[in-house]
Amino acid sequence: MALTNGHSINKETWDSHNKMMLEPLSINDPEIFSIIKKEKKRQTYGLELIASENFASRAVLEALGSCMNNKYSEGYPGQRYYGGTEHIDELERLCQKRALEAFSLDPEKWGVNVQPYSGSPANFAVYTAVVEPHGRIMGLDLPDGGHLTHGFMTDKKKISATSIFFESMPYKVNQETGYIDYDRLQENARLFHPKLIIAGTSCYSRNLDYARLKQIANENGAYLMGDMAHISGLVAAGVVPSPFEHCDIVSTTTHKTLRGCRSGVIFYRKGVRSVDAKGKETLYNLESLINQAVFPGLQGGPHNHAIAGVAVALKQAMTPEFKVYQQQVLANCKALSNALVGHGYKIVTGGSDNHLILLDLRNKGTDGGRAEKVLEACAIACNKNTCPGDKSALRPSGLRFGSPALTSRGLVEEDFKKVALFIHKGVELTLEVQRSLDPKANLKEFVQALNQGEKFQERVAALRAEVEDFAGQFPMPGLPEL
Ligand code: DSN
Repeated sequence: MALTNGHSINKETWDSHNKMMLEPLSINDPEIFSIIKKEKKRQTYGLELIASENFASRAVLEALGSCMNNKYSEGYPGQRYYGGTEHIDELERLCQKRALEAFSLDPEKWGVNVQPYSGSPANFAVYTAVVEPHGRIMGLDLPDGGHLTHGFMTDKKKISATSIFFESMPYKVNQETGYIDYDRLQENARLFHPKLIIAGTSCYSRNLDYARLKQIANENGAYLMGDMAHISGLVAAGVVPSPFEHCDIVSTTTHKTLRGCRSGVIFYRKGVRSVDAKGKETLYNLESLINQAVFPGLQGGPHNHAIAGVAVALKQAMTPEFKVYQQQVLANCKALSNALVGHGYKIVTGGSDNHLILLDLRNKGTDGGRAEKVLEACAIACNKNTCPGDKSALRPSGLRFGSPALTSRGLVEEDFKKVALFIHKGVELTLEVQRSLDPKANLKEFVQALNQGEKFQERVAALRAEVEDFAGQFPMPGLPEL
């Protein structure tokens, strides 16, 4: 066998290496294969109600699992730091074109960067581009339905890097109604003079008033950034108001309602930003600022396999089928909301304009943490969430539910009524477990009681079997085996 560095290679091991490189996952790594199979089973036989999740199509996952993973291509189409990038350039240009088309954007007025690795890096890149270090940003507070990357901090600690490297003042929802308090935001913005206002949410069931937000931004000479991560699929389908009419910059993830693979995208305006009283035009300078912030500012090589998956998702997002899907997402969310109200539950703001609802469990005498644990044991995945007026973020009173993932499996309104009944049964069981305990029992003690009580375990097993039987009837998108 040939020599390298003076050492001879064992031919048998070399042959074995070459064989290994061609083996399917099931043969090459049965341990990982088995974990993936278990997760696939959990997704197939469970009810996925996490509002930020979805099931990517087979075509998206094929593109994601392709040879595009292998290529380095730091730079942008036509200007790369690596050779062999002609097909990567073709891919990225097509993805950019589709991104603009999917949101009906004029390429003269909008540009797009499809390289951010996900939503958090995309948002950080925007701040890096247009806000100087320790410049001021305002976003909806996380406990009120905002996102970590919108400047989250507590009174004790700066939690998100976006509150460490930038000065953040949150805006809030009205603690009684659950709706954003735009008047208070306007007053505070006049005092704080932000450089950037973020119009985006991760747990807010109502449409944003982009026109009002833009007016507040203009008063302060601030940029308005829409973070449409949760609703980008709904926006592409035209079933909720679009942030593009009023925002200067729009960021999004691509795997939530947009139903692609995990990645991020930033759209930015081009051309005239403002005209003064004398008719003098000020132009946007966002293109170079944002592109440089993404690369080389914060990232290295783009994840070309993810860009391929996003491009496929964007093509799907322009179809009539996608519009029907998004209309069904809204209809299903309303059906879930109404059915839960019928079972005696309170929904924050009284309902939903979009794909999610926030269930307030305070009138039921329990909280989101406990109910989430019981529902999880019964194969229903959702997440605990603070409700407006919650005294402690450590004991959130709500549960957030979203309809996008189950709608991708073909569920319609009647099915979501059944889903509501399963949730109701889970909450009833939560209350029973709680009643068996000292009222001061903590979450750990609650989970112990749930897992150890034979009576509760039987109830969990029975509800879980009902849920699995129901969920298993619906097709699961994605790759046939994995
Ligand atoms: N963590 C996501 C969500 O669940 O809303 C947002 O990034």
